[in-house]
Amino acid sequence: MPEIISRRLFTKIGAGATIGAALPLRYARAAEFTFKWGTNVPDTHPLNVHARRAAAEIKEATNGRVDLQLFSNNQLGGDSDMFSQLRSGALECFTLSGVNVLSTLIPSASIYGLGFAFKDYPTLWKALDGRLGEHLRAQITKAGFVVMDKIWDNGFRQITTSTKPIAQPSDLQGLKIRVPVSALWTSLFKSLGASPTGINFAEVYSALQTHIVDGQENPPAIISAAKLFEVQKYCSLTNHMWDGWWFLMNRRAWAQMPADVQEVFARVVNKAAMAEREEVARQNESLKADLAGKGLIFNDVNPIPFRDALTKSGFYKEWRGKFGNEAWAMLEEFTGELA
Ligand code: X2X
Repeated sequence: MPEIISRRLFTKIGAGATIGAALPLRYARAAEFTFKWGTNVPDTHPLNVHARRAAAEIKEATNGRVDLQLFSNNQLGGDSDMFSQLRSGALECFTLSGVNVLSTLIPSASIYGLGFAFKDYPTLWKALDGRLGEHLRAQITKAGFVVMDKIWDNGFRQITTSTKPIAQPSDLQGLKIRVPVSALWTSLFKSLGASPTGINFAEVYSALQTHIVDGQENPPAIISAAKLFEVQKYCSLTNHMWDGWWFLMNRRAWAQMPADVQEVFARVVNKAAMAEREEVARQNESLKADLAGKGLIFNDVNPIPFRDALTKSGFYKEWRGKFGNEAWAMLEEFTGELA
């Protein structure tokens, strides 16, 4: 074929969108499986950075058969919206904390978020990559979702306020603080004497800006990515709990893929979670200095009086009753005795 004709032909086919103008030329055909992945944190957060890498790697490894499209920063709605989309199948993939709205459907999923349960990362990964995680994923599977093995790291949580630093439990008295929509989170802060309100992360910046609440709690990587330092003055290093995101998938969407593609998908997503953990842990340390430079005032906190206050208020006793002795024992296997 003379070159001029072949070029014209090519242009014509391209313009006709039969072979899709947006399709990278290196893949011979359109993706067979197109899935949306929703996240609730700003685009620069490591969750999204590693999600995007995973999507590229899955596309590469499946020769373009799987197109995983990332919708970061609550573009598809807040956590409550995304969770119902995931259940209906309107959203195929969603990274969601077990302590957050997932616990409204599966109360036991929140157990790892119990106040002051985990003291460090080694203990935590041992539990969640081990028997406790296995137990939690079994509950999530039973509720109708597909869940990947490796939980993504959000981090140990710190309290920020616009009003005053938190050094001891009495500083929390009456504090209007935002928590995610979750019975455990609300109970934790009520037991410490604060006045918590359940709000999806999508609305946190404006809730702080308009003083619907005076404080919130999140790890430095989120405080930085969501620019919460613009509307908060103090950051108290309470490390009151750890949280992460399970990679959840709608079961019908998952079942569309043949087993070999599912295997690639799971392997790449789990590998990305491991890389994300490293980056998040690094950022949660290194960003403290950066945030201090932006005006956030940090203070260290002794966790013992907080833990004692929770014990005294009956918090652990109440939640032990809710989670049941078996799950509680499984948690204490890793954390040591809680109360
Ligand atoms: O909502 C939050 O604060 C966040 C982003 O940390 C969770 O997903 C629990």
